[in-house]
Amino acid sequence: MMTHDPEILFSPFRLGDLELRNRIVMAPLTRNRATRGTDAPNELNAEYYRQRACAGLIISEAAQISKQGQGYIWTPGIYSDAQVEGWKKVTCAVHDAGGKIFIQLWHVGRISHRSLQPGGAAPVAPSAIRARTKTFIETGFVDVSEPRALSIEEIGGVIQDYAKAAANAKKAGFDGIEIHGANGYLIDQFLKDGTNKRSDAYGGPVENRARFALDVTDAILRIWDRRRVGIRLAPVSPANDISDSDPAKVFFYLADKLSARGIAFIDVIEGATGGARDYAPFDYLGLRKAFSGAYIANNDYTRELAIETLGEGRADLIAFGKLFISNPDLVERLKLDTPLNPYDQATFYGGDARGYTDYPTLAHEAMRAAGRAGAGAG
Ligand code: 8OZ
Repeated sequence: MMTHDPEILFSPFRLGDLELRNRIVMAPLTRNRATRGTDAPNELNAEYYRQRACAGLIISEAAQISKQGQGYIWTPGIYSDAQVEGWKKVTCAVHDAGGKIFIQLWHVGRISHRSLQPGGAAPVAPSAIRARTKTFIETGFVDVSEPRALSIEEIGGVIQDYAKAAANAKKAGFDGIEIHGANGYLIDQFLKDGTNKRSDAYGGPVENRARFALDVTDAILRIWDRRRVGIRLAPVSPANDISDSDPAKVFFYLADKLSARGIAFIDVIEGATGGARDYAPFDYLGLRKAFSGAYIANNDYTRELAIETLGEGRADLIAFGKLFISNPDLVERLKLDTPLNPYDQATFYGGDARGYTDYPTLAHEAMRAAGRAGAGAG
């Protein structure tokens, strides 16, 4: 293996019109710690993001664009005034610490439960096909509910919800938008033929299945400069019971159409989300070449693989997820090549400061060690 200079990971990068201070992105991470009742971000959430502002760019946890777009309990929204006020705390904290943050806009589609939906209604999807997966609600894990298919008029309404959320994100002080087009949620449900059986303009051939993703993008581009917009994609991931018979066809078509719009980046989950990188064959380098903007690579990257990938020109930025949960100072740790804190999966979703804002930095560890030495000497 060729060895590459580790410094590439810590070199600046121009993303759209923004100068990022390194190539390390904090991946979007669902943590289910928004304020109960309002789903508004709070001081604890602001502290969590502030601690991680060393990233060249933070992508926020997924934020539902509407109540209908919610699929799990206590995830933050970006549709109400209280939520906008809450997010202001987050963006101020990150900006005060010298960081940059995009919000991830999310509609879960069929990955939801009636208890989370307005009026206890059925979740919505391109087609009325239930996912064989679970979500979590106040009482724990449950099967997702049977969805109903959106009418073509309703699709226009959902696109309007994305636009409203994008305008709210601007009010809340975000630096940009990441559209969540991955992991078996609504946009991915439209893209892939396992979940999209429509016979109207939004279903059938790839051009139709990509229409929803592109309509959402266009609605957001009426509000945000194209240099501040990106999208997350997961071409082959089976996350949330999704599949497509020809992912290359879908994602190369999409890359071409997104290039024409000049958006800033695609953030690509390579392989199975949180699982095997080689889950199914896919030409990620080809996708990178087919897209005009930056390529953020994600999924199970280590320091070594990140340096190698950047060194070989296979990505512009690397997104780290779970490692950022347990290492608020991940950039410094990667720079010094020091050990990383292990993460505790039991505290990923829901709860309080434990497993959220209490992971130690190197400075904390040094202080603790000095305290122990001092106590020993005294
Ligand atoms: C874990 C739990 C709930 C949601 C994703 C937004 O996979 C998520 C998510 C992850 O994109």
